[in-house]
Amino acid sequence: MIPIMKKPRNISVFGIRGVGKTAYLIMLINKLSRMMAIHDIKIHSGLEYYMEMMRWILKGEGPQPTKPGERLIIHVSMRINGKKLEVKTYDLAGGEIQRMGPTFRALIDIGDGYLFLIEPSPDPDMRVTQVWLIYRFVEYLTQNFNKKTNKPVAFVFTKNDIYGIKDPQQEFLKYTNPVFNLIHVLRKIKKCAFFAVSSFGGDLETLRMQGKEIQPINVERPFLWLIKNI
Ligand SMILES: Nc1nc2c(ncn2[C@@H]2O[C@H](COP(=O)(O)OP(=O)(O)O)[C@@H](O)[C@H]2O)c(=O)[nH]1
Ligand SMILES: [Mg+2]
Repeated sequence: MIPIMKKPRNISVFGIRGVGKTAYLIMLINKLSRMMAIHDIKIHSGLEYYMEMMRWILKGEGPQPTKPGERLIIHVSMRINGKKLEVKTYDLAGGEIQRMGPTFRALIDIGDGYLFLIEPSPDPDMRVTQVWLIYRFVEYLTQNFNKKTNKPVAFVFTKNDIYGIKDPQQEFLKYTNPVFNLIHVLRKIKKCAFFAVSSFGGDLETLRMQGKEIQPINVERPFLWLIKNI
């Protein structure tokens, strides 16, 4: 059961540039709005941004890159199992997150729960940067590994239409271990879980050429897990 939530819950989204943060958030809202179990979903702020991104997605061009300095908050409310839920999601430019500076820390400070997006690309730069970012994230969240955190963290592999991951937890180890064994730092997070999603269900251009509809796959799962654990 999902507890009654009085004040809006903040969910921060992490991930390097191009990992699919904006695509994920837009398609998450879309998916939630289409679920039978979710009622009265409303967008209190961020509607213009949502529609603008959706326009690019439906054109087959994908979301436009989030500009440095842009702070995109989508504030939604909905009812699930008769309980009212208000959530604010925070999306920033990946470059600012990668610098691991004040904006990165602000995103951690404000969050009640976190979506950490990972693209399991074999590219060495992306691999090292993503492991490094996770390390720094847990380090700050746990006050230099001195305290365990109760805040839930969902590690989400993106673009699964390309990568086809079946066991996200196993893939997390396979992908990160060659850089650093993150198990040592993950022990400081009491609630963490692993997912694999596809925001569009395929490559946008290919879907459009084949006349197929965009279909988000499993995007609601990490979100529902998070709000249950916040
Ligand atoms: N094939 C595929 N491409 C995706 C998916 N999600 C995002 N992309 C593409 O990845 C690129 C970066 O996405 P974006 O959401 O802007 O990433 P951000 O920088 O993290 O906000 C864009 O070209 C998207 O079209 C997905 O689920 N599947
Ligand atoms: Mg973006």
